[in-house]
Amino acid sequence: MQRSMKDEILHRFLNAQGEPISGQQLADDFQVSRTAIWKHLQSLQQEGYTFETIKKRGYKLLAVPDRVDFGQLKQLLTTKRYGQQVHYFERVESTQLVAHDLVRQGVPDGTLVIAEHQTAGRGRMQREWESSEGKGIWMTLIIRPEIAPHQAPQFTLVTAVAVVNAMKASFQNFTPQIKWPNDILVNGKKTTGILTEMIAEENRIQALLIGIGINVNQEQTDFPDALQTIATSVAIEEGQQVDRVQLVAKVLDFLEHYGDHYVKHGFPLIKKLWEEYSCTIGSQVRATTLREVVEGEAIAITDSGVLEIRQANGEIKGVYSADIEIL
Ligand code: BTX
Repeated sequence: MQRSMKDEILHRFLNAQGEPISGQQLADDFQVSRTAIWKHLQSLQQEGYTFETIKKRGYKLLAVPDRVDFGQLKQLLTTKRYGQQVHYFERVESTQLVAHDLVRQGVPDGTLVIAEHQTAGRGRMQREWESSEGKGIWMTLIIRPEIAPHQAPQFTLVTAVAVVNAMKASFQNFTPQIKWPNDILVNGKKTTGILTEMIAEENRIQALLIGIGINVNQEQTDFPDALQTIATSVAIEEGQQVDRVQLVAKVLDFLEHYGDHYVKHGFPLIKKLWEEYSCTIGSQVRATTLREVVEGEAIAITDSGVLEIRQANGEIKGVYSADIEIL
């Protein structure tokens, strides 16, 4: 990807680990005047970056803006496709709705829609997803994988594995776990929800819309009453505020990696990792589907992502879509 000079300068500062960089050095490296460098720094200051001028040593990056800045995201990403095109919004109803429109416009594989605030964030089955301003990651990734429509639900599991890996790589103070099929829990409370929607024609997937909502910097009091006992955030569990952009980049890195692996090699590795991270397998659960309630021990997921539950009478039932309570 071609970076602008401003992006390159930012890249240098982000990688300087708080050390100052001399204006003359930058001017020499980019073969421009020191005034031109200063203008780029001013422009970055207007975007919310703070620099300190240190006499005879140059400029030091003190702070980055607290919003999901996709200039910074581009610097951090190691992906080829995911997140290389970003549609960033301060406020939308739902990033899923925006993504549906973008698919109709033919945007490329890996296009990301991300918003600071959703006024009508959605969960599964039209449930609400609370998406407070500036505190979480509310994003939808549009992908166009070469898989059959019946495989689409497995991408929810691929995504869960990617989010857990991103959290494990970024944070030390907690252990994320997957609750089938689409929640990431920490200490029994939900940090993340995943909503996968498919747009298909005949036997071909036109696009998958992978909606990911991660509670990042909320304090417990930020959650409405109804979520007090069921929701938590990364910051609460980690014990400090965290950088949302870095987490977005990590999630996309792992998602492209595991998504591509899944398309090429199938489900076995994803299944293995998913079962390793799961708090569902081995637990007594109550699964409420649209038609019935199934209780018993969750014993496995099948190759098609179906949860198998062994009931008290020994009969094993496969559950395709349900709400799970861990008993
Ligand atoms: P779900 O149906 O599994 O979960 C929805 C349920 O989770 C709600 O009924 C409520 O009980 C609870 N809940 C709502 N908001 C939160 C929250 N912030 N934290 C914890 N629990 C909550 C999960 O659906 C799928 C959520 C996907 C959200 C993303 S955000 C980006 C994209 N855009 C969009 O509109 N949805 C997706």
